[in-house]
This record gives sequence, structure tokens and C-alpha cells, in this order.
Amino acid sequence: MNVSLLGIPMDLGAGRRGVDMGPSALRNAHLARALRDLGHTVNDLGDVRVALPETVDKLRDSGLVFLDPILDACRAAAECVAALGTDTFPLTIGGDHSVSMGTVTGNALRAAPGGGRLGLIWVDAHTDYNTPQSSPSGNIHGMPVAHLTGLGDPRLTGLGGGWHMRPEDIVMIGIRSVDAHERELLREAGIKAYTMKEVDQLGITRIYEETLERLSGTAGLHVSFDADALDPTVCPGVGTPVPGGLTYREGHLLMELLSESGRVTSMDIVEVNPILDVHNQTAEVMVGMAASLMGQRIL
Ligand code: EXY
Ligand code: MN
Ligand code: MN
Ligand code: MN
Repeated sequence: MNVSLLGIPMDLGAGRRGVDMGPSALRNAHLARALRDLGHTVNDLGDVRVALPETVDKLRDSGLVFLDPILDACRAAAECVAALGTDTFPLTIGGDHSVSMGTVTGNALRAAPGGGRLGLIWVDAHTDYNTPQSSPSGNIHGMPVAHLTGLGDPRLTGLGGGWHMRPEDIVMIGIRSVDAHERELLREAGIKAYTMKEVDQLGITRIYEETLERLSGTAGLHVSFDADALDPTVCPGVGTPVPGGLTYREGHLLMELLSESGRVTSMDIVEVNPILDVHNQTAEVMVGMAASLMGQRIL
């Protein structure tokens, strides 16, 4: 397969500094080499240009921190991804999770003019379904999914032109931290979210089967993998750690099964924070997750 690697070195959407170094950490953990070893052709497109927080106003615009530069970076990421052919697999590396407003939009537009019907698998401790009004922090990395479905600030929901995600085409896995108003919004939208309780009760295999069934009407699947979905003992280098996460094997099993499905057409790796990490462990674990999704097997 042809894999196009694109970095989005942005920490403007997060409450803590450092995830802008995620693309570096992942490249240092030999992301490209791991995929080439699996027989893929990897083309590293470099990084999208992202403003430094020191050079822009932290202007709080209707409850949104760093809205303008985030919008610029997401637009650039969306354009870059949308311009790629459907014969390539975009692997986009963040950056905080607000980058996914750009990458998911770009992948939908890449699949079809005006935006195709993309399935979204959101692997995360958080549901990232806040709006500017419901958000307790104003940090945009807690809001990307809401904006992808057309809920929230019109400048961010406008990223895809008229395109939006259908809530029924979204499945979240690994959830264990949801804000009070965010919970209501999720319920109203009818988004399927597998909490850690369901991971414990049902197991990853059953969740995978239900997810594929649910998303069977979509043209392709995008996996957006937030490193904080995994337990903080596995991925300590994240800004918003929540105890009780996916184990190392649960993460790999989910990626292995998704790989076998042959339905995944793009992936994000986000929220790797090298400042908070231990010897680049989080980046190395996430490179392993990408390798499993891209066909690595034990035997
Ligand atoms: N729900 C909280 C907020 O909106 O501020 C925390 C969001 C963290 C988002 C992380 C990275 O997935
Ligand atoms: Mn997230
Ligand atoms: Mn998260
Ligand atoms: Mn829109």
C-alpha cells in the first residue's frame, strides 16, 4: 500500500504544551521504517504549517482558545489530505486532537466530491463532543467530534463546506471521561460510545464486530487514535491521562481486527506529548498500534 505521512505539529487545542512535538517523537520512534518493513511504500509529506502560540493571541473568541490558528492548521491539513488520491492511505500525526477536524474532513472530501460517507472510529478516553457553550475549558481538542457533526462554532463546522459526519457513522471506543453537558449532547446526537465498562463486559472482539456491522453502509473507515485511550501506564506521555484505560493488548487486538477487515482507509495518531513521556515510550507504543493496523502480525 502507499502510505502518505503528514504531521500536524499543533498544541493550540490542548490545555498543556508539548503535543506539538508529537510528530517528531513518532518519526523518531521509526514510524516510517516500521511501515516500510511491512512492505508499504511510505511518502513523508512533512508537516503542515502551524502558528506558534507565542506568535498569536490566545484570544478567547466565544469561549474558543486559539480559534484562528487552529482553523488555519485544520484547513491546511484538510486541503493536503483531500488532494491525495484514493490509492494512498493517509496517516496523519498530531498534534492535539483538534487536528482531526481537518484530517477527517480531508478524508471525506478525498473519497468523493462534496464529501463521502466516511465511518469514524474514535479511540479515546474522552468523547471530544463539547461545543463552545458546553466546554468546561474552552480547549478545542475537547470539541472536534461535535464540530465534525455540524454542532458548535460555524467557522469550525464550516471546514468541510457543506459536508458533515452523520452521527450514526461514528463509533467511540475506550471512553471513561465525559463532561455533564457533553453527555447530554452525545445522547441527543445518538452517537454510539463504548465505555470502558463495555470494554470490560463485552471485550474488544464483540465491540469490533458490532462496530463493523454498524458502519457497514459507509464507503471507508477512518481510525482516529488518541494515545490517552490506552491506560496511562502504557502511554504516560499524554496531557489528559485518565486511569482505567485500554490495555496494550486491547489496543493491538482492535488494530489487528480492523486491519483484517480491510475496510480502514485512513488513520490519525494524536495527543502524544513527549514532554510528559518516559523515554519516548508513548510514541513507540503508538508506532506499534499503527503497525498492527497496517498489517503487522505476531506469526
Ligand atoms: N472534556 C474535557 C474538555 O473538553 O476540556 C477534556 C478534553 C480532553 C480531550 C482529549 C484529548 O482527548
Ligand atoms: Mn481526543
Ligand atoms: Mn483524549
Ligand atoms: Mn460543516
